[in-house]
Amino acid sequence: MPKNRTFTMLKPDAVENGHTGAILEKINTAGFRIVALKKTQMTKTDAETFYAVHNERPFFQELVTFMTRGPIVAAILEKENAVDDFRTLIGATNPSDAAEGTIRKLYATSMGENAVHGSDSSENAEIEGNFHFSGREQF
Ligand code: 3AN
Repeated sequence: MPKNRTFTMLKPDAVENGHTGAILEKINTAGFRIVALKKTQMTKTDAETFYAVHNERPFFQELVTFMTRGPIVAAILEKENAVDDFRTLIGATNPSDAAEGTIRKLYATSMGENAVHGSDSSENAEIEGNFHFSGREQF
């Protein structure tokens, strides 16, 4: 994936709470172009694979249970400086530390149920985007 792309998931809490449209609107307004987009549900194996880097962390099982409990909305996004600008738009992992106006400040409920994922590097954006989307789904 080119360096100007990132990958996001609107997590089950955000989808359940009816925030999909509002979050996509914020993403659009912030200048990201949607390269790929779909609503899907992760299996336990999907979540364990996607979050394998965290498999030694104490919250790993909680994270897998949460991420598989309902549908998510996955997207590949394009913008200059996409990874860093998207991390700024979503705010800190813990919503109580997130800046005013960020997606997590507005829509996240806790450290675990924090509404949205954003890749932490271009390399991971490429891996994560290709985990969810085939080449034929990316425009
Ligand atoms: P970020 O998503 O901001 O990059 P990471 O990579 O540290 O945060 O954590 C990955 C995911 O694991 C977070 N989005 C969050 O859902 C979950 N997580 C992180 N820390 C905790 C925690 N202390 N308790 C429960 N879930 C957590």
